Amino acid sequence: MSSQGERSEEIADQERIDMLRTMVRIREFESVVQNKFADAEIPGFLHLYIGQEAIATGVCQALTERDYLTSTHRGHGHCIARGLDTDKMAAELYGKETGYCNGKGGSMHIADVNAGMLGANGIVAGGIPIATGAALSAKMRDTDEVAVSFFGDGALSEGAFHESFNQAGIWELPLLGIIENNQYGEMTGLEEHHPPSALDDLTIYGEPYGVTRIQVDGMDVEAVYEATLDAVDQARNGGGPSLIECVGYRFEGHHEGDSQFYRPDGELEEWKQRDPLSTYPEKLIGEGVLTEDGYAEIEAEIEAEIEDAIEFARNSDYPDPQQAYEGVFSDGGEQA
Ligand SMILES: Cc1ncc(C[n+]2csc(CCOP(=O)(O)OP(=O)(O)O)c2C)c(N)n1
Repeated sequence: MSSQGERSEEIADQERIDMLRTMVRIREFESVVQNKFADAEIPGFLHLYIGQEAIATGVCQALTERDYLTSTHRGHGHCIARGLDTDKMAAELYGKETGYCNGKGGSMHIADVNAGMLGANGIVAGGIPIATGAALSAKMRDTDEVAVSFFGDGALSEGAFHESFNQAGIWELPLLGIIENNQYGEMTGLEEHHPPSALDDLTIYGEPYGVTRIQVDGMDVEAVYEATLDAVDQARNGGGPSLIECVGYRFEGHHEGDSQFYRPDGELEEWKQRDPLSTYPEKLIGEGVLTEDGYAEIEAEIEAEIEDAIEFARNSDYPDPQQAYEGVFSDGGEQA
């Protein structure tokens, strides 16, 4: 396994502040929608990303607008880190026609193809073949675009993962797989669904396919950013796919309403000591990159933004029932 590369250059202060801002936006969006879900304003299921903010943020900071990504059932953080609009995201969660998918997708199916966000996905591992297709397309068109797929450790047991990475390895596709190891697959701990030989290093699943393997601390946004930069650089230059395991934890249940009976006593509290939304602002303030007041301003500005997003969602209309069949069937597209 190749380890994370040495830091070649200092990360610019502005980039560090941008990453903090993104993490604050993800945490605030999710904390607010968590409350609105509890108030029965939001229908369907809600799988929160709280605790994993450093992963989406660090990965997306290393991408450019021309790259592609696919997401999971726990996708709000990926969408926000990609720069999607929180008004349209909130509206989608509320089932309103002003949402990204006209309110017909909901929390698990936010997509914005124009932004390279090829879709969150309720099917475990469902995004991986889509990203592999985007990577194949980039290679065939001879661009230097890369495709990134986020997935949980549960996806490693799915055939879709193995088929995709087998193909990506053979064709040296510009594909990055980001394993978000949050210690659980639904309500099942890692040791119950991975063999002992994989527990310390889930990238071992990529070994037969010859991908570059990187393991990184998923609570450390800068470590995630730097590891992703290396993998992106390799993919852009024809060096083929990588698998990056980000080791972290989710602070909330699998979905809202989960009793979390399976968590051992004290485990959550221990991981919360490493909450990136505490450690990173402390670090930036300690190093003089940001002041306490500057941080308070960021928090206030984002709080107002999310409050507005919720108002936008509440005040939007539901889609006309006539739209039920729109966007469902293909017209065949342009024939070559
Ligand atoms: C193909 C498929 N099988 C089962 C499910 C039900 N399911 C939804 S989430 C989940 C667990 C996913 O665990 P993981 O991939 O580790 O992601 P995490 O929830 O930990 O972020 C399961 C089994 C599903 N949605 N799709």
